[in-house]
Amino acid sequence: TDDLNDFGWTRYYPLSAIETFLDNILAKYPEVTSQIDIGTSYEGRKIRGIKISYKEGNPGIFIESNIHAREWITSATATWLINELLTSEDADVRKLAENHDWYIVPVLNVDGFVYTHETDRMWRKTRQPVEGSSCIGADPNRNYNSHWLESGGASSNPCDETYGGPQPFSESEVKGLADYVTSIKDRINIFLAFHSYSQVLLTPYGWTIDPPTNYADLIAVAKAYSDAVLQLPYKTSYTYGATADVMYFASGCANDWAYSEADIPLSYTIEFRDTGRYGFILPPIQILPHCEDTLTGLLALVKKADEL
Ligand code: ING
Ligand code: ZN
Repeated sequence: TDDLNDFGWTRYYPLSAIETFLDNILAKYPEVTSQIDIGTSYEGRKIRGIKISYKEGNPGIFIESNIHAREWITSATATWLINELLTSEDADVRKLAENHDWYIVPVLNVDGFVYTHETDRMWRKTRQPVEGSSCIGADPNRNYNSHWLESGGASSNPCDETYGGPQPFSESEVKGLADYVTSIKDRINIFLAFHSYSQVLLTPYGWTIDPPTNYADLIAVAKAYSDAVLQLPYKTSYTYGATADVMYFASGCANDWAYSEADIPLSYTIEFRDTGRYGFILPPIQILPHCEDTLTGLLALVKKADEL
């Protein structure tokens, strides 16, 4: 653990440190890890993920993280989870790790993430200029090809925070993620999009209040996560429900796309800590407690999903 110790989840790290973390993981666990290549960002950065697979034919879990640049707790959690799945000696975590294939992309919006570290901590969108506008970037979580710009909750104004882009998949980060997931979709039964903040698990749909066909299952699985997290000493409370019901209308978002276009039956957005006191600037001291919440929640969520 020598070389990984520098990466201690006691603070937030820049993209270069996360890349080194991924390199170290790949070098240290070559038998069970492999690199996922999501392609290249607008500014030319590689978008990378890690696949963890202990045996062929396991059901797959896909994690999209840090699609919104300022939501730093998401990539801190995703990297912690990678390390935990590989190193934990807890029997339940070993089962979670070894009986599922994990596909984890810690930082999808790499350009925006770098921008939040170097220039504007509160940046949300991508960094691709928009033709005919002086405003920069699209909301990548409104850029998926699923009822794109059809309902409320996504904007056609390039200067808005929820600008859906000039067309679906105009953002190479989103196109890359969708192409990769499409290529493995038959092996995935759970899709998770990590966001912050609000402490809520969101099911499809964002674009309509009509419930999806397996809504009862989606809710039962979300409830398992919420119930389990509440049992921890931190007593973190997560609510759950359909995006358009409990949050707001949103079209072109990742979990609707994964559910409707990639046919992944259990698809969620998870909004992490907190409920607004610190919001996007979650203090580093909360990273590890939050990671514990997430692992406990995922253990329960996956167990419930496996029972369906
Ligand atoms: N919230 C999400 C957003 O993209 C959301 C809420 C979830 C929208 C699921 C659509 C689908 O606006 C944050 N904090 O990013
Ligand atoms: Zn977000």
